[in-house]
Order: sequence, then C-alpha cells, then structure tokens
Amino acid sequence: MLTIPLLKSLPNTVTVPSYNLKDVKISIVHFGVGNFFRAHLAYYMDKILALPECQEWGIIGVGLRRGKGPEKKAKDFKAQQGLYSLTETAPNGESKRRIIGSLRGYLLAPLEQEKVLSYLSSAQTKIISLTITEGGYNIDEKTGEFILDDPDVKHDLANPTKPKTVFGYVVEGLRRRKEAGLKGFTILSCDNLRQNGSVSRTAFIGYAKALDPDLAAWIEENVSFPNAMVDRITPSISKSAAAVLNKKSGVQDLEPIVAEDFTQWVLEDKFIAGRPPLEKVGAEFSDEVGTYEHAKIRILNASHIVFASIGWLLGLKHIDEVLAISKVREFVDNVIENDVLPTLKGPKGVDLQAYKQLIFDRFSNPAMADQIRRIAGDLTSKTQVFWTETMRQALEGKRDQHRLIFIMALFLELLRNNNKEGEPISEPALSKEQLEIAHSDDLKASIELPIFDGWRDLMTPQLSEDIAKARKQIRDNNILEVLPH
Ligand code: CS2
Repeated sequence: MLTIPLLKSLPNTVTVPSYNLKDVKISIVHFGVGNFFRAHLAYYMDKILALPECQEWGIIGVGLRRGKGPEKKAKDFKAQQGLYSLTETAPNGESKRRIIGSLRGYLLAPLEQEKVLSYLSSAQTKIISLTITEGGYNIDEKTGEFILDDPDVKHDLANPTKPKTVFGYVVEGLRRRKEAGLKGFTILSCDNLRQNGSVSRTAFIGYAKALDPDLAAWIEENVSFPNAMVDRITPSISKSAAAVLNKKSGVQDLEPIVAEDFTQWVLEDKFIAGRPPLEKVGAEFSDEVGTYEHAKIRILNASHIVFASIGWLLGLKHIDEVLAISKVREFVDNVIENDVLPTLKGPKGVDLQAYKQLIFDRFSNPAMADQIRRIAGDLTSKTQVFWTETMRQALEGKRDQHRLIFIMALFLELLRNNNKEGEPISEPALSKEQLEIAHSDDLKASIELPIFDGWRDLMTPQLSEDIAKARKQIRDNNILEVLPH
C-alpha cells in the first residue's frame, strides 16, 4: 500500500510529489474518477501543485454510483490517502514513473451526500471538472436538448436536496452558493464531445431551468463552461496488469495506472472563478478549441472505434494488433483521407495528415496493450458523438458513401456481439429490449436503434438496404476480404 510516510522510501526511479501534501487545499471537485482523469487532469494538477504559490489546486474526486468497482476505489483511495502511481510509456517501451498527489480524497456520493454538497458549496471551490463519458450528458441527439424524462433526472427534480445525478448535485451546490451570497464556479468538461463546454451548458442549464428558472438565470451569469480538447490514451488495468506495474515500479500500489507518454489539453480561457497557470505545465489556451475538438474526435476517436470493431470481430484483444494488419490500416486510412478530411477544417498550423499519422502510430504502441474491449464499449454513445458530423456531411452532400455504409454495418455487427467467444461488450446506453434487437440476426432491425440518431433524418430505405447487404457480406466472409477500397 502507498501512503504519505512511505513516499520517502520509494525507489529513486519513481518521481514523488515535491510539494508538501499537507499544504494542499481543495479547489477542484471532480466527477468520474476513471483512469483517464487520473492520467490527465490529475496529472496536470500534480505538476501545478509543484509550482510556487499554487498549493490551492488540489482535487477531491466524486463517484456517483455504488457497486463493487467504485466501493473498492473508495476504500483504496482512503487507505492510500489519495495517492497512486502513473507509469508513462513510450512506443519503444521505455517508462517513467511518478506518484500523483493532486487527488486529495475520494467521496462515494451515495454514502457521503452532504460532504459532496459541502465541497460544491464551499467558497474555496473554483472548478467542477467532469469525465462522465460521452453518453453521460443526457442529451437527445435528435433534438440537442437535455432529457428531462430520464428516471434519475426525474428523481432529482422531485428531491433536489437529495440528488443522484451529477446535474442534481452541481445545481444543488450552486443553489446553496447563491443563497449564501457566494459566486459560481467553472464547469469544465474533460469528455470527448464536439463543443464539450456548450454541451455541458445545455445539460446543466436544461436541468436547472426545469427545477427553478431564477436559479437557472443566476447560473447563466455566474458559471462558465469552457470548451476543451483532451487527449491521452489510458488503458484499463486488470488485476494482473496492476501486479506487473507494481513489480516494475517497486511501488505497492492498490490503484496503479498506465498511459502513453503523449498528452494534450487545449482549453478556452473562460474560468469565471480563476484558474491555475496550466500553460506552465504543458496545456495550451486557444480560441480555436472547437476546431481542435472536431479534429481530435473525427480523426482519433472515430477511427479508434472502427479499428476496435474490426479487431473485435477478428477476435483480437489489443488495438496495436489491429493496426499491425496492413489491410485494416489501409482501409481506415482511406476512410480518414476520403471521407473525413475533405469536410474537416483543422486548427491553424496543424497538418491533419501528419496528425492522423501520429495518431495511428500512437495506436500502434504495443507497450500500451490498450484493450479493444475498452475502446469498443459504449459504442452507441460514441458513434453518435464521433461519427455524426462525417455521416451528415456525406449524406447531405451526396458524397461517396460506400465506405461509410460499411462502417455502419460493421458497428451493427459489433453490437450483435458475435465475437469468437460470444462475449458481450458493454453497451450501457441500450435498454434490455434494445439489446435484444441489437443481438438479433435480423439484418435491418437494429438500424432503428439510437446508434444512428445523429443522422436519422437522412436515413433512406435504400441506405438500409445497403447496410443490410454489407452486414451479410461481413457475416458470410472473412472481414479482411471484404474491406472496401
Ligand atoms: C477511445 C478514447 O474510448 C474511446 O473511444 O477512443 O478513450 C481515447 O483513448 C482517448 O480519447 C484518447 O485521448
């Protein structure tokens, strides 16, 4: 186990916090303490805390759900005083290890509701950051509106002081701030969404309006929602991978993580309650964040789920194994070159071809052993976010569609869950009834599932026919033989 007193006795190959952990104050409340957050925002804040006069920027993490996983995490972080180790691995396998000290505590909201609310309403709190997944913003892709009809949202609207959702918590925190005459804070999304700040605004204001229009108006004035592009590949960690990491680092850590050595964070400078000097620790402020986000999502995340879907159907486990198949790499390269880049504007000075190349090289890093299962999971939400714009441009602009039809067919085959072992992939956005449709052998039924809602209005009977045909081709053949040119 890793604890503050033990930091002194760690091997000297491990970088430990140079600041005094006891001096750190909490100004950031983070919802969704997953591996990506721990390798990204918490990593940047760890560097911030090491700067002079920056010890106010500690983080308290919040988990919203009970269950075996979150409860273990809560127990582990309590035992380790929030500390954990991060291994950063380069494509040549070389690794650097550091202990991250910025996470100063972890609260499991259902068990510590008032504590979470007191952090949210504390005068010291300046930023609420979020990694709540692409589907977590509860937005209807067809209308672009916050879904009030969700059972947990309904619960929170009826019981605003005893919330369950992130919207309920944050808005109750803001209500208390307003009542106490305090100012608001910044809500900073770190999820892969096009315009994640604007989507957060729609979600939180949408919830607040349904609860109390006066409070919603106050929030519009007192809360800022910067857009931000985030990027760092962070695999899941199995028990055995954790044991290997600990053996290599010489740290007995209950919650070790690994990430690639690449990291990027481009943000809008819109922090209503102040911010740490992130530009001093490698983040960039830009007024072109939307362009960065679009490029990242439409190239990196969009191609990631295509590689992962093909890999899954081939029965592979790790993404670098898929990149090693030249036919697959060629196919996805063609898709990006012909179907994505012609309708995508990159940020000033960024060569999108080189950007794509770098991304494919990052995916090929065997030292990461990044799981296909992780990337292919939650395909319904991810497809809506990562593919909508490309699909809309192709369908509206009457551009060539044959590769995109194949991709739609591929996604439905993945949802059908027919990998060699017949193992299901996690699909949290679908109900039991929808999952049955997804798993059926019918070639057309699942076309109606929400996965294609981002371009539902552009779907035609002919397109459905073509998707069904492509599905049949994938099923009846080795997928490598039917990848379109
Ligand atoms: C992946 C991302 O889950 C996914 O779909 O594409 O987690 C990806 O690894 C990160 O966005 C990289 O920044």
